[in-house]
Order: sequence, then C-alpha cells, then structure tokens
Amino acid sequence: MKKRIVLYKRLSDALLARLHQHVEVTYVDTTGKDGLARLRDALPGAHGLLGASLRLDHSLLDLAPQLQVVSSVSVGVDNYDIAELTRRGVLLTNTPDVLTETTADTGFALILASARRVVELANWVRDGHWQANLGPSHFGCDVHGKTLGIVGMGRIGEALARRGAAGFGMRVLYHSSRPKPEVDARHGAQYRSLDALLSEADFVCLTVPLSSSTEELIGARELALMKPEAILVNIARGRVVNERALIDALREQRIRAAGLDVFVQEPLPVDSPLLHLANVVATPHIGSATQETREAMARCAVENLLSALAGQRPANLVNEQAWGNGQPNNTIAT
Ligand code: 8YV
Repeated sequence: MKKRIVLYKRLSDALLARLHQHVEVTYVDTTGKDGLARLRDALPGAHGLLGASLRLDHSLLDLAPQLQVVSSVSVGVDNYDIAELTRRGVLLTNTPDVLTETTADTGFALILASARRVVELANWVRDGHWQANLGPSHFGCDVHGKTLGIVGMGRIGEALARRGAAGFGMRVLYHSSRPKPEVDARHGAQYRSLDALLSEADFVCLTVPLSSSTEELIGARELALMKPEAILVNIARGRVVNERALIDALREQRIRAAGLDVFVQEPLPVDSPLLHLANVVATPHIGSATQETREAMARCAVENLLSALAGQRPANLVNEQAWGNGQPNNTIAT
C-alpha cells in the first residue's frame, strides 16, 4: 500500500514521476480564497507534505494524524512550529546548501542596485528624462573598496563575504552568534558586535534566520547607529526589521537607501510606503528564485521526503529530536 503525500508546490514532470514511483500524490493549489480549504480537504490520511511559504498551524496538523514528514522547499523554517512537529513525531526537512550561492547573488544584486540607483535610473530613462549627461543629483555611491557588514554568518553570509572580499575588494565585518575564525581566515573578515558593525558598515546585509531572538533585530535604535550614507539590504525575513522604523529612516534620509527582498507582509501591498520611496529597491522574495536553484531545491525536498517515508534519516533533517530511535513506522521501499 503506497503512502499518501500532499504537494502544495508545483514540481517538474521529472520530479513528479519520481514521486509517483513510490507514493500516491495529491497536488493542492493553495492560492486563492479557497486554497486553504482545498488543503484541508486533502490532508486526512496524508503521510507526507511537500511545499513552502505556508504556515502549517496546529489546526492543519490535526487533520493529518498519520503525518510522518514535512519536506519544506526552503532553507528558512520559520513557517513551522518545530516544537509541535517534534512533539507529534513529525520530521521536518529543508533544502540548505543548494540555494546558498543564488541567494548570495541576490544579496549582491541588491547591494549594487541600491548603491548605483539602477532601478530608479532605469525607470528615469524609460520615462524619457535622459536629455543630457548625468549630474551629481543622479550619482550613486561606490561598492568596491567599501565596508560590508554581514548580520548572520551562516552559509549565505559566508557566500556574501566571499563576494565582497574577493569580488569587490571590500572590508568585511560580520556579527553572528559567535566569532568564526575560519571565516576570518578565509575572507579576511572581522567579527564585530552588532552595534559596532552598524556604526562602521557602508552596507549592512541581513542574512539571519527569523527566530524569537532575531525578530525586529533591526529597529529604530539600530537604524540610528547606521551612517547616513549607509545602505541596508535584507535577504533574510521581513520581520527581522521593524518596517515602520525603516520607512521613517529612509524617508528622513537617516540612511541612504535600502535593498529589500523580504517584507513583513508578502506579497508587499501596493500601497506600502516602501514602494513610494525612491531610495528603496524592492524585489518580490527572489532570493533563491532561479530555474536551476528552484529545481535543485525541489529535488532535494523530494529526496528528503522519500528518505523519511522509507525509514531512512533524511539528509536535511531540521528536528533531530523527532528522529528518536531512527525506526519510524510504516516505511516504504524506495
Ligand atoms: C524561497 C526562502 O523563496 O529558502 C528560503 O527560506 O526564503 C526562499 O528560498 C521560499 O522559501 C519559497 O520556496
């Protein structure tokens, strides 16, 4: 008897075929006003879930008492109540590594776009305003040789450090839970307290996971420590920043600009003040959004799911405690 899984993220034909070899697959389109209702209808009897960008609350988990694994197509796991999944003996897996370089590229795209005013000036050209050579009012600021401050020195943070140091000759500072001598050695990076980093950096780039200790890590006090010519880049999660305080700092030009890929509310409402500030580059959570990387993430998530349902320890297990004695019940042959 094949196990049942519910997909709430589209997969390529090749990955769907891989799943169909081993499990019964139900795909649910969770967009639109009836999306959650469709998911609720599909959950009873599910042994596995695969998807992303959806908060799996207790009421949804209660509908799937046979659930053994949630395979997230993401590296961030802030959408999940990890303690509750562990209490229920449900494995949670994610997709680190495969998206590291692409997400770091996104971070540098925002550093360059915000420093050189790429979006603002490209729109200015498109609107027919380019009638003469540029003057100082249209100048941006340099990136090469400046000081890059990275908040969060995990995989993505280190990939950013490598780009800054090796690619742009930048001085790299970082703040993390602890100093990482290996990062210092590899990239000439220097550990700083958060306050010191904020006061020294020309570019402050946020890469920390969202947790109770990083929610609103950057608020009015922290923004006030930044230099007026500094730029904030957020490729972490919107709730790492107090968005109201950021809007005020940008509007009053207490910092130069912001490059934002994540927001407290996503999709970002069209009436958000962030979309009406010339010194903001806003992208729609494109961190890992390339064809190659999203396929690699989905492939990783499929293998995590199949391993878990086959009673094997998945390669990317988030909640080790749920693994228990490593002998989950009712496994499948893969
Ligand atoms: C994805 C991300 O956009 O991996 C993450 O945590 O934020 C992005 O890679 C998102 O998770 C949807 O797949």
